[in-house]
Amino acid sequence: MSETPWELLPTASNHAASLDGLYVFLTIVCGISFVLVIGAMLYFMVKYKKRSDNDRTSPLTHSGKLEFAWSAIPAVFLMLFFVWGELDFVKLSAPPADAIDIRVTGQKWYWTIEYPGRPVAATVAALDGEVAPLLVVPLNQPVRLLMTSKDVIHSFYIPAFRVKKDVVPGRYASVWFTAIEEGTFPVFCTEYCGDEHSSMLAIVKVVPADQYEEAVRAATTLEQGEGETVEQFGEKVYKSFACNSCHNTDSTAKVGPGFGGVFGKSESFTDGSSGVVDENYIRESIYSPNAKVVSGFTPQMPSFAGQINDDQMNALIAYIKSLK
Ligand code: HEC
Ligand SMILES: [Cu+2]
Repeated sequence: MSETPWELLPTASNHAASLDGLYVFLTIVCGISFVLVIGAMLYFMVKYKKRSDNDRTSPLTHSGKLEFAWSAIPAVFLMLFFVWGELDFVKLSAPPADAIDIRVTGQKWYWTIEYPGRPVAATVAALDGEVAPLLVVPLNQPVRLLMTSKDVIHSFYIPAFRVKKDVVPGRYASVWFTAIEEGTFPVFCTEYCGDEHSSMLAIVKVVPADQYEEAVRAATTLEQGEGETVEQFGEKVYKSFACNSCHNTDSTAKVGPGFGGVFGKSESFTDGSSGVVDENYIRESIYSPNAKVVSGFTPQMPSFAGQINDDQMNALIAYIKSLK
């Protein structure tokens, strides 16, 4: 991102230049109006200051021409703002017919990204030290995001593309864009959605069109890499499914219990029973989190049944075991 607060955002999508233009135009017109209005006010304050008790206001009349001018000129500018804004809005609302559809689902506190015809297995990427889900898009090709939420209202915002849209449970929202600059750009959730709202990030990666298929394949394949230990793979799975948005890897609690030293520990549950944290318990906690709810916590964990396969589960267990 920008090095200094004064640097403008990259204009990395087809929408960016026109929206920036409108913004700059608005700022300039408002700046000029401000100077004219406040300047006239200061000038008249001095010019017509009451200087003595004999200083009487002369009879007031009005100037039809002046009144017409100060109504008509701003009205023309208001129409310009409206027409420019409306044209951009219409463009933003109507995706081209050949746009690629990518599904985006928001949930506390991460984004799931699904590509057409690919199994869901979002992998993560790092940007400025932040690890987040990866949205791969091709350069110079229109993309439509079909978005929804599983729980509360989130808002999907790609500042570099100037697209932002609320994501509401129970219905679809969509935005479209054509990325015009290669690179990686951050995505934020801009609707306050709970404790970890500010860590609900994603990363957009724009790749040349001929590398797109390969990049999507890589982004949707979550397998143990060559030379990767099972614990390392487990950590990748852990981050890909954003377990870290609710769990710490030390023993401190977040939304859920911390995992440091949890393996082998005896845990008590809200129904009064207790049990030892072993492989079966971890597996059950991930596939049916509400079967046993740890005392002191609320049943907020979503089920990952159907999302995490056996290899990934084994790696997750190995990783949690390794946390001291
Ligand atoms: C939205 C928040 C949230 C997310 C995301 C989440 N969890 Fe949880 N998790 C919880 C809460 C809250 C509990 C405690 C209540 C319960 O047992 O259901 C919990 C409990 C657990 C437990 C039992 C811990 C113990 O000390 O007994 C395990 C194991 C676990 N989660 C694993 C995971 C894994 C692995 C992931 C990622 C695939 C994950 N969780 C994602 C909230 C979350
Ligand atoms: Cu959110």
